[in-house]
Formats: sequence, structure tokens, C-alpha cells
Amino acid sequence: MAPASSVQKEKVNEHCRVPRALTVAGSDSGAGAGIQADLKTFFALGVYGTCAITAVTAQNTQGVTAVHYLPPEMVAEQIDAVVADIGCDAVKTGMLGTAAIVEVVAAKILEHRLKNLVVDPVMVAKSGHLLLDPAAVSNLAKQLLPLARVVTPNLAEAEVLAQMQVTGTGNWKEAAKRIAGLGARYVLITGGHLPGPAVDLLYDGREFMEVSSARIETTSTHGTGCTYSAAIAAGLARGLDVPEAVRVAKEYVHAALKGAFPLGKGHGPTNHWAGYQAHGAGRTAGCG
Ligand code: PXL
Repeated sequence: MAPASSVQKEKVNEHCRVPRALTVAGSDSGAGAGIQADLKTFFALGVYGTCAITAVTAQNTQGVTAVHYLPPEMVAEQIDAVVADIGCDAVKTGMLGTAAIVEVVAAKILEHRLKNLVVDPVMVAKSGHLLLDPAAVSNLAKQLLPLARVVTPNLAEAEVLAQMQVTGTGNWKEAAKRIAGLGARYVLITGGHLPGPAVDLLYDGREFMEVSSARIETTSTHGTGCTYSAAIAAGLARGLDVPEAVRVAKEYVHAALKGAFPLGKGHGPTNHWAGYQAHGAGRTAGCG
């Protein structure tokens, strides 16, 4: 007869409820951006990550060579499957690709009453490849932004959403006001492309806050926007409020840029492991 200890089943930690975040985004075969960056970020920040893939991109650190969009029904099925069983405490959207996908994602967020939506309005890859059909921008603005707790445009995306030239800190408050007018509760314009320290503008519809970190001189910047918005979603999934989630996410991105390693011949990925201990995976979920 087997000793009692070997037949005793190990019990899972039933008291422990792990925060869950869903990313709805494109796959990056080079794994620096997109779904892969999001899942690594969720993991590093102690959040269980799930995903609904919108498109498969063939790419590496030098650029995107091909894109294949999934049928909108398949995107919807992935969201249904995850939400019905696993649930989610926050959702992040990245590359959505087409108007039909934007539409179905907005419909599913409404249907399942998904909370804590972070919209990263991904439009163009660093290499210039289009990641959102320009005809889908109005769907994004009209259908998705009103559901968003946070929208995280960079300066180029802010120009498209606000329909004005954004020259920098001189007029980005006006752009933030216009984007807030589309319905997002918080607007975070990321200023990483500006010279000087990496300063972002957070607007809650009433007040402006600046979030800043020292600039890191590196070419390993691929996926920075994905990583930032995923980290914000992770914070919201853990119950942080938006300014605190943004602050923690900014620290994480700073560490990921600082700790980046050489990889590939182009723009390498950030280091999603960086700050892994400091940001306490597991500890945040309250699990042993
Ligand atoms: O960084 C924006 C982005 C988002 N999602 C996917 C991407 C990229 C940039 O290349 O490939 C899948």
C-alpha cells in the first residue's frame, strides 16, 4: 500500500484569489510587443494574464513583414471563453487592426460589462507598418473610448484622436481635453518621444498630472507602449486607482528599459524581467 502522504492530494491554495487581466491584441512573433509583451508584463506584476488574439504579425526587431487578421467572430469567441470561465478584473486592448474587430471587441466589453478597460490606441508600428486600418479610427473613438477607464495615446496617436497637431507639452493639455471629450475617463498622453526626461500627461477630466522618469538612452524600445498600458491594466486588476496604477507602471517601464539587453539587429525588446523581485509577483496576489 502506498504511504498516506503519497496518495494525499495537494490542495490548491483555495483562499487565494489571483487578479486576472485580459489582453485583446495582436501577436508579435519577435515577442517584444503585442500579446507577448502584455502577458510577460502581467506575469511580472503578479497578475494572471489571458488573451484574445486579433491578428498574427510576422516580425522581428527590424520590423513587421506580414499581418494576418483573425475573423472578428474568432476574437469574440476568445473573449467569451475567457470571461465565462476565468473572469477578468481588467482588460487591455492593443492592436485591433480592422473596424469589424473594434466593433466586436466593444460589443463584448459591453455585453460582459468588463471593467477597468485600458485602451492603447495602437495605429502604426515603429517600422511604419499599419496596425489599425485608418477607416477604423472613428469606430475606436466612438465605440471603444466611451468604455475606457484609461486611454494611452502617444503623441502621434493623440494627434489622430484629438484631430489637431500636438507639438509637445505646449499644447498637449488641449489634446487631452479633446480626447477626454470622446468619453475615456482618464487620458494618458505618453511623451516618450519628446526630448528630455520621459514625461507623460495624465488628465482625469478636471486636473492635469505629470508623470515623469529619467530618460534611458537605449535602442531597446520596441513594445514600450504595449508594456506601459499592460502594466496599468495589471495595477487596476490589483485594485489600484488610476494615478497609482500609472505611477507603478511608469516605474516598471523605466526598469524594463534600464535593464534591456541586446537582441536582434533593430529595436530590441525591453526587459520584462527587470524589477521582477521589486514588483513582487505572487506577493501581490497574496499567494505563498
Ligand atoms: O507597439 C505597438 C504594437 C502593438 N501590437 C503589435 C505590434 C506593435 C508594434 O510593432 O507588432 C502586435
